[in-house]
Amino acid sequence: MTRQFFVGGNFKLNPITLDAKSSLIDGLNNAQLDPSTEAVIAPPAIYLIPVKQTLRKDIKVAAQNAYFKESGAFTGEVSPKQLVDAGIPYVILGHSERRTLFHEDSALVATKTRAAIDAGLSVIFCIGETLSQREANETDKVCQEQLQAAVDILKEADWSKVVIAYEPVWAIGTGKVATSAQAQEAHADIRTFLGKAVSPAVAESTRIIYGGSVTASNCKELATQKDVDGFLVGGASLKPEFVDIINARK
Ligand code: G2H
Repeated sequence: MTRQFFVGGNFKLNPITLDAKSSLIDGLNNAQLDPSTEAVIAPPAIYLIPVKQTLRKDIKVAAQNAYFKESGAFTGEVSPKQLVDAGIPYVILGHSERRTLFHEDSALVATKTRAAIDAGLSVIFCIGETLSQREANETDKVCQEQLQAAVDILKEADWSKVVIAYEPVWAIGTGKVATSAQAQEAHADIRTFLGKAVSPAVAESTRIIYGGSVTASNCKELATQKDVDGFLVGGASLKPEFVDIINARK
């Protein structure tokens, strides 16, 4: 089966003004994009609705986070139901910055994933090892532990709503991208794990994208790898080169 190439732009806590947002969106609106790529951008929560209103319709919008409760006394949170109500189809969950800076563990990420899918969202589910874990040969163990929490809480059919983003922490925002061999090896191991833990069909159909210092100059080689189904892009998604990354397979 062919898995549709997927490129997400994770703006993180950028830009800080509406003006900068407009130029980013204008650039995308005027770009020639490979129609066979599913393109998604994740602006900060405050910009989700205006971005959705001004962005071309063949690029989807994602939230960078959501809580697992529908409503209530949870100051500062946004619920999956609210995102669906605003017409937002995707949410990023389990990003390493959420896991590390905001102490989200695998159980919470899985609970949020369950709630997001129940509300009707698709999830970009992030996993990945730190440098010390890679050096201790624990890449598989860490990725599997992070995935197992989702495996335990999702039904087989739910996986059609999940894109797995493999983001080695040592490559995030560091300029130190994984080699195409490192990415391929990790993605193949994740796919093998999915085959055993969920089903061969889910392993075959689930998109596994790579994130961590992806740029226009390294994306083409990464995109040739058979288990690399796209990218989650941080820093470079704020620059004109994001268009080249969306078009990596063109
Ligand atoms: C990894 C990635 C986007 P960057 O976090 O999710 O960021 O491309 O800046 O490494």
